[in-house]
Amino acid sequence: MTGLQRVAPDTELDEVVGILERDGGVIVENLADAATLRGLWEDLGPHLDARGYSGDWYNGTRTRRVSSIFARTARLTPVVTHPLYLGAARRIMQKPVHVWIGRSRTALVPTIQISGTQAIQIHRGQGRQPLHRDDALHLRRHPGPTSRVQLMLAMSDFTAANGGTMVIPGSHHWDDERAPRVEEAIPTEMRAGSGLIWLGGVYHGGGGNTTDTPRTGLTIALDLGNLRQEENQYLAVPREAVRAYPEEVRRLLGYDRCPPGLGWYEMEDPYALLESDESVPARAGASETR
Ligand SMILES: O=C(O)CCC(=O)C(=O)O
Repeated sequence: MTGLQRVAPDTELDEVVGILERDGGVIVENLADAATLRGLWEDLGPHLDARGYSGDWYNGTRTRRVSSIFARTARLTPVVTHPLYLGAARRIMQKPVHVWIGRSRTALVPTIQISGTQAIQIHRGQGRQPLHRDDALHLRRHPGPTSRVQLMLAMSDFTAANGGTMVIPGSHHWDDERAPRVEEAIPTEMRAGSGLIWLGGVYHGGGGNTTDTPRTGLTIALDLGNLRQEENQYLAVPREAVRAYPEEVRRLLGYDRCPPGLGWYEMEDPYALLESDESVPARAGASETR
């Protein structure tokens, strides 16, 4: 197969979901507008400049990584809620599960959540990252239902020479016996503002950079809500920073309850916590004087 298919940002969701299910990835051109991109550079650029290279072979000894992205910028709503990203993630992962509760059979739809976030800047001299599947984090078997849909927003142009993400189209259909080979991977080439969307079962990895221009991407992973988040968003994003986002994003950041009952707080929807100042339940007798 040749490279991934490219679509315009107003393509029908059905078409994009069809491409993702078939190829495991798609490039959405102009996913973020120029103002959003400028704002993201303003907020995240200084953090990248101040960051040293990662210290290991997997994360890259000539690669800068900045995490806790939702704590560092309040400008991600149009990116994470883009109809082709969030829409595809919802359509692909939020499939009803049927459970018996007593004698009634109920269809429950899982939530999805922001799992990992990172700005990744690949500099000259960085070699190719080993090809991997990100849903391996959850030690799951393949092939199987998709539990992660990920986005890489190009903050600068991605090319084959500067480290554009290497992807093996269709590899989400493979079993766990087949190993990925570098010759099967195709570099993602896209302009700043475009986005690569791919499924958690697709083999991919950062490319090597042989140019003098760093390649900068911002990645967000959406996972099923009944899995542990890759990056602990409750620790990474202070509650005030969560409150800077609208309800849909706050819920994606984990302030939500996955049916039938994961993630509750005081047996209630944890979202309520964002609308009150209370952070710790009152202790019995706390108001009593000693
Ligand atoms: O930077 C990239 O293009 C991909 C990075 C990646 O896959 C990872 O760090 O796990």
